[in-house]
Parts: sequence; C-alpha cells; structure tokens
Amino acid sequence: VSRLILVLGDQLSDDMAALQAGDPARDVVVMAEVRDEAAYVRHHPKKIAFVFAAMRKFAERLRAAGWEVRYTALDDPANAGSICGELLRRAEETGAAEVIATEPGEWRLIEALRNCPLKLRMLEDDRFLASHARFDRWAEGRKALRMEYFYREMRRETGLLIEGREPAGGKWNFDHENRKPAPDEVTTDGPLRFAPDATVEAVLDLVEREFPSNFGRARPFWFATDRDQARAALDHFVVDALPRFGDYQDAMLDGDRFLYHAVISLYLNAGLLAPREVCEAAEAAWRAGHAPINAVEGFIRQILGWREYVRGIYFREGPDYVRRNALGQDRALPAFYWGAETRMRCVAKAVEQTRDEAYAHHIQRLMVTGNFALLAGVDPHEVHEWYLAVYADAYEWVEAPNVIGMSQFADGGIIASKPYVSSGAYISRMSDHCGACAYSVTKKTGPGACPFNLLFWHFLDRHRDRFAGNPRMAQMYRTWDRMDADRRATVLREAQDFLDRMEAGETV
Ligand code: FAD
Ligand code: DLZ
Repeated sequence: VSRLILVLGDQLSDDMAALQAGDPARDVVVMAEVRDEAAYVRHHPKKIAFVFAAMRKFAERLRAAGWEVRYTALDDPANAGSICGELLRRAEETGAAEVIATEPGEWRLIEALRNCPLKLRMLEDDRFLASHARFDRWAEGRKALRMEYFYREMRRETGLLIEGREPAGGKWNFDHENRKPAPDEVTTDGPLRFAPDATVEAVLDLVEREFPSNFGRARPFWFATDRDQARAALDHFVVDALPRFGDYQDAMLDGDRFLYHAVISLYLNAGLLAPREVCEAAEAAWRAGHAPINAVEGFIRQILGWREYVRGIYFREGPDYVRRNALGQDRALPAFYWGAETRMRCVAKAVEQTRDEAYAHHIQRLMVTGNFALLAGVDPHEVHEWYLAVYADAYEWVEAPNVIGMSQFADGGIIASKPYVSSGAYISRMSDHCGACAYSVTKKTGPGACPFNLLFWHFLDRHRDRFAGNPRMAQMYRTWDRMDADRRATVLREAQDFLDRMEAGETV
C-alpha cells in the first residue's frame, strides 16, 4: 500500500477530490466513526445516526466499486478516538507513507489534520459551484459582500435560469412574491420517508447506547442514508412541493413541520446530492411548466446563492469567526432551548420539532429561535454551539455564517446589512402560533404582553449607538422615539424584568 485516502462523514460523494486522486489498485480508503467527531458538540442523535449510517453504506459502495476500505465502527475496541489517531493506526497497519484528504468543512478538523504527524496532501473540496479562489475574486476589493451580487454572477457563470444573457422570467429575484403567510391547507405530506434497513437499525442501536443523554432521540428515524434514497427524496420534493415552495417559503404552521421545504440540506451537506443536480432538477421543473418561476428562482437562489456564499464567507473569515461577538452579548442560552418549558408558543414549537426531527426550516431558525436569542442578548458562541449540535445538516462552514453572521449579527454586519430582529407582529403574520400562545401578541406591555414585543425595543435601545445611524433602521428608531417617555420606560422595565426572570430559571 502506498497511500491512505481519507473520507470523512460529510464527504460521501463518488467524485470526492481525494478519491479522484487515489488509485483503487494500490491505495486504501480510511473511514472512521470516532468519538472526537461525534462529541465535539453534543450532536442530536439523529444527526449522528444519519452520518454513521450513510458512512457505512458509502463504504460498501466504495468496496463494490473496487476500493479497499478500512472502516472503523465507533465501538471497535481498537478505535483510536480521533481522525488523526485512526490515520496513524491505519498507516502503521498498512505501511502507507502518505495521506490524501479532501479539505474538511470545519477549521477545527483542518488544523487537526495539519497537526497530525503524517505526510498529508489536502485537496480542495470541489463539490461546490464556487471554488475558494472564485469566491475571493468576487469578494476582493468590495466594501460590502452582498449575496445578491454574488448570486447574479453565479447565475451567469453556471447558466442556471439564464436565457440568452438575461435572467429567466425577466428578473433576477422574485422574492417579493415569496412572502405569503401560512396557507389554510397544506397540499403535501412532506418529505419522502425511508424505513430503516438492517444497517440503519444497527446504527440506531449503537447511537441509543452511546449517546443516551443527548438532546433528541435517534428513533423514529426516516432520513435517506444513501445516494439513491436521497435522489428519490429530491425528485419527490420537485414534484410534490417545489411548485408552492416560493409562495410559502417564510410561513410557519403550528401543525406542520415541513410545509413546502425540501429537507435536503443534510443530504447535500453530506455529499449524497450535488448542488448542481439539485438546481438542475428545479430548473427542469420550471422549463417543463411544472413549477412557477418564483418558486424555482427562490429555491435555486438558496443553493446557488446563499449556500455557496456562506461557505465563501466562512473560509475567507478564518477560524476566529465563530468567536466573534460584535454586539458584546453575554447572556447564557436559556434552558428552554434544550426543551425546558416555555410559554412562548412559537419558541416551544420550534424547539419541540428540533428535538423530534433534528430539523427546523429557515424562518423558524432565523425569526424564532435566532431572533429570540439576539433580542435577549444571548452569547453568540453559545447560540452557535446549539445550532451546530441540534440540526442534522449542521457543519461549521454552513452553520456558523448563518448563526454568527446572518442570525446574531456577531460578525458586525459582514453577512447581514441589519440585524434580523422583529417583534411578535412578524411571527403573528407569518404563522398561526400566536392564536394558541399564553402571551398576547397584540399586547405591547402589561401582563401577558408578548415577550418579543418587549425585547424588540429593549434590543434597539441597548444597541442604539451601533444601529441608530443605519438607514434601514431609522424608521424603527423614529417610532421608538415618538413613544412617550413613560411608555418607553415601561417597555424597558418589563423587558428587563422578563430577562431577569428568565435568567433566574423561572418559566417564561
Ligand atoms: P429549503 O428551504 O428547502 O432550501 C433548499 C436548500 O437551500 C437547503 O437544503 C439548503 O441547502 C439551501 N439553503 C437555504 N438557505 C440556506 C442558507 N441560509 N445557507 C445555506 N444553505 C441554504 N443550513 C445548513 O445546511 N446547515 C446549517 O447548519 C444551517 N444552520 C442555519 C442556522 C440559522 C440560524 C439559519 C437562519 C439558517 C441555517 N441554515 C443552515 C440554512 C437553512 O435554514 C437550511 O439550509 C434549511 O432550513 C434546510 O432545510 P431544507 O433543506 O428544507 O431547505
Ligand atoms: C458530524 C460527524 C460525526 C457525528 N461523526 C463523524 C465521524 O465519526 N467520522 C467522520 O469522519 N465524520 C464525522 N462527522 C462529520 C465530521 O465532523 C465533518 O467531516 C467535519 O465536521 C468537517 O465538516
């Protein structure tokens, strides 16, 4: 044996750079379930189960394609506990002198590999539509890195939804048509579900045994765990939900966890689906007249635009990005993020489904749990660790820019031009949660007033120095300043009282 080819748990694509550079006739693939990766945050059991099951099936796929794969299960007594440890063990076992790896999606692991005492060749992960160099070329010299302009270049470059040189449908962005509140009736049953097979069942047993006290449960489990299932899930979405994806992209419903969302981020991020094929499947649905342009453009923008853009930011900003705290917020993450009782219906429902599914859609993440943490002044690093742990699609390259940047404004405005904060009115408009809530969204102060209403002004007031000069926030500050002084004092006192009670561990 001359070389080891490392394949990580989110590198499950046939065309991984390290596999392309290897030779099945003389190289050995190393895959390992290790404690370091499974426990650097307390991942949701469904996330661990998904990764391990998909790894085991991918190892079989590689074997069928002619590779020798040395696979280590988590409970193997010889397991070295870390990726570096496993590489060292396999190098000794096989006599391999070199490791070929594809760049991991987290700085933490990149550094660990660089520090591993083995000769290492680390190749760029080319499963993305924009390479590091491509993104940097776009970003270089710009004062503001707005996703929209990056996205338009990517549209032109890939030819996705382009006719001649013009955007299909005559516009780059159909977002203003995509903000409809929750529908009365949902016409899809949600994502395609897969009954666990023997491989998945064995992993579920292992995860239940090894991670009994992590937030959430491994069973029931229905995620796709191989390429064919993931593709079937994508095809199901395109037929069943994509046509209405745009209209209800921002909506939330008390009784529906998925609405018209694709639930494919975990498959994309693990490598079971490729971003281009997903965009092409959506575009084909539009060309066939099956899905309207507002849905298809909105969907493709999430992948070709946001997904590529946040990755570019993560790698451009460097390892310290996750420690940024531009607003100096320092409150501990409330216990209700881990399932303790809260009377705020929208938060309780978002956390409940996160616990049950290891999934919440974008607006739940941004405008409910993210919005609340930002308004309440929670330490962004704690918020970041929560998101990294609880969602099945969470790896730092995509999670951190969304949390530290977009949601918590902790990067000082690299990603978001203003903080994503709202009072209860937004949640009331976009969902049906408020009707069943113990608080009243129409009450601004006094007993039962919606905490989002109080905290919204508290946030603006305490960060006045930073935001009052932002033209996009001027109207909010004018509204605040027009309130009479007594009312403002009442709002701030009640907001502070809420925060004090929350911090003291009372059910709020
Ligand atoms: P859909 O709504 O159906 O969207 C389709 C696809 O677009 C997604 O599968 C995803 O690949 C891509 N996408 C959409 N929005 C984004 C975005 N902002 N950034 C990157 N890709 C996007 N996404 C992750 O993949 N992993 C994360 O850890 C993650 N953490 C997030 C944390 C916060 C605070 C916020 C606001 C967003 C986060 N997102 C993350 C983005 C987005 O919420 C999820 O990609 C989406 O909810 C996944 O569900 P879906 O497949 O049903 O997506
Ligand atoms: C998320 C995850 C988990 C839970 N476990 C493993 C593992 O045991 N072995 C492995 O190779 N990868 C795992 N992963 C994915 C890695 O954490 C991921 O590759 C890095 O975070 C970089 O994105």
